[in-house]
Amino acid sequence: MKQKLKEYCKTLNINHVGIAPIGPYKDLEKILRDRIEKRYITGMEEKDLKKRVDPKIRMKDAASIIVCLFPYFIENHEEGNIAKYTYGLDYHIIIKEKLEKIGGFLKGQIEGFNYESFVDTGPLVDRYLAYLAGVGYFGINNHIITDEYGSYVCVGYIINNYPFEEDTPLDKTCIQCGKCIKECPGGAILGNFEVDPRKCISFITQKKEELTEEEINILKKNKMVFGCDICQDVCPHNQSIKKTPIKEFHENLICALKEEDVEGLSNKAFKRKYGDRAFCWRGKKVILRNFHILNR
Ligand code: B12
Ligand code: SF4
Repeated sequence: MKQKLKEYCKTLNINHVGIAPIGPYKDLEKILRDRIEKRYITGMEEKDLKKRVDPKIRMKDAASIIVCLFPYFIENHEEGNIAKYTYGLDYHIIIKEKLEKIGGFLKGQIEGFNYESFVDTGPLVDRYLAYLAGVGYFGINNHIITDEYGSYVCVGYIINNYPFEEDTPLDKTCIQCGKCIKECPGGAILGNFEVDPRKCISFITQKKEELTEEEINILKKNKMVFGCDICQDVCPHNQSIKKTPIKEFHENLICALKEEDVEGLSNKAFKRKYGDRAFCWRGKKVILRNFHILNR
């Protein structure tokens, strides 16, 4: 059945598929507790630790987790001021659709098949699942990296009640060159596979609360109004990589926003114009705030 699954995924241009065990994940629990103690959290993470480390809380009869990677690199844009993963249509929509296709396919193959699909907003820790399923390896910048597509990949997964044969983690990490540590404007990458996300420009551009003086200064070191790619752009694993084979990521591109594109819009008009974009979720006010900091 695993072979059939992989073959079906190939028809959707999904080439990185693996199976993660069903947990509970004791090692991850330790990592998460340590991060909370050190305050290396943003408030955007699921707060209930038990839900993060035990998939059976979400699905009682869960027996395995199918993990897929979705490459999104298209090109580098000199003028780009939003993160690369937001250039195309919202990855949540595109990936969810593909995961649901996989779920539907398996329902037709396995009697009593039950599943739930997630991307980004699920209870579990997406990168940890990708690591367990052996579809990629960790970088010092915390990214899941692949040889073919670098770290410009999103993670999606399907909790399900079929006991697919588990994969094992890859026995490697990034080459640990240290470039991301040196180049991160906020000094968020600590060098021991830990990140202080409060110093990450990506977080600061998305933060709704008032920014501190320190955060404003970090933001000014770059030109981004949503997200940040510096720790990925400088990474040797992201040089000479392939473009995404997922055609939806090549369509309807917006690689840069202009202040005047956003300023005149009401909140409703902003949602109407950009509602199918991943940079839209924090609303217009946050993006405009970032423009004001950068342009004045
Ligand atoms: C909250 C969140 C953020 C926050 C905080 C990120 C953070 N570093 O914690 C902010 C807003 C800053 C953020 C930014 C970004 N995010 Co984000 N984010 C999330 C979210 C929702 C939860 C992350 C989380 O809980 N992290 C908790 C920590 C503990 O887990 P972790 O980051 O996986 O850290 C691992 C390593 O520390 C490793 N580890 C620990 N010790 C050791 C020791 C060794 C030796 C090794 C090898 C590993 C290792 O184990 C940890 C557990 O997996 C996930 C989706 C999800 N539900 O999981 C997306 C997710 C992590 N984000 C994603 C993306 C794309 C981004 C950005 C690139 C977006 C952008 N361009 O602006 C940046 C990258 C910033 C960075 N360098 O991490 C992708 C990452 C894909 C990938 N290839 O890795 C995810 C998985 C969404 C998705 N489904 O695709 N994000
Ligand atoms: S820039 Fe260097 S240290 Fe950072 S993730 Fe890439 S290879 Fe690892």
